[in-house]
Amino acid sequence: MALERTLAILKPDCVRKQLIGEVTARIQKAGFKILGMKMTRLTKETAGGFYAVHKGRPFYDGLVEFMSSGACVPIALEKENAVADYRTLIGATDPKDAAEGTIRKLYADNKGENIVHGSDSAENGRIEIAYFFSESELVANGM
Ligand code: 3AN
Repeated sequence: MALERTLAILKPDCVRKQLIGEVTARIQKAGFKILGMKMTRLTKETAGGFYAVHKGRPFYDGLVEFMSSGACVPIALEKENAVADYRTLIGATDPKDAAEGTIRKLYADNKGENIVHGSDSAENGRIEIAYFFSESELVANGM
């Protein structure tokens, strides 16, 4: 298995529900190293750019609106097999379909407001981390 990086985002619903600590604890207990973490508020432009692959889909405008509706917390993570292991930890996009014990099953209300983001490939993990963090903001080995 390869050492991979993946981008988590604690979305505005996670911040509003005051779940930053609980969700971050689950990520750390699952063995992920935090290389970088910040709180920020996306503009419609930065949210739209991040989700550009979904442009034109029926949920795109709502997604951009939601992601720019309040503070969020991007987190750069590293672990062996990080992309797949993180997606297992968070569960399916729709919390109704998410496995018991996953972050989305535990905390998410619906498919649109689903608490966390996760990259879908190691390549996108690197691209998405670079969208939020400069290389100098990523701490070597998470130490
Ligand atoms: P995931 O976050 O599980 O990788 P994607 O990449 O398919 O899911 O979708 C990105 C984000 O778009 C999701 N996290 C969710 O907030 C939103 N989204 C996806 N599909 C829908 C949908 N059918 N209705 C509303 N929002 C959606």
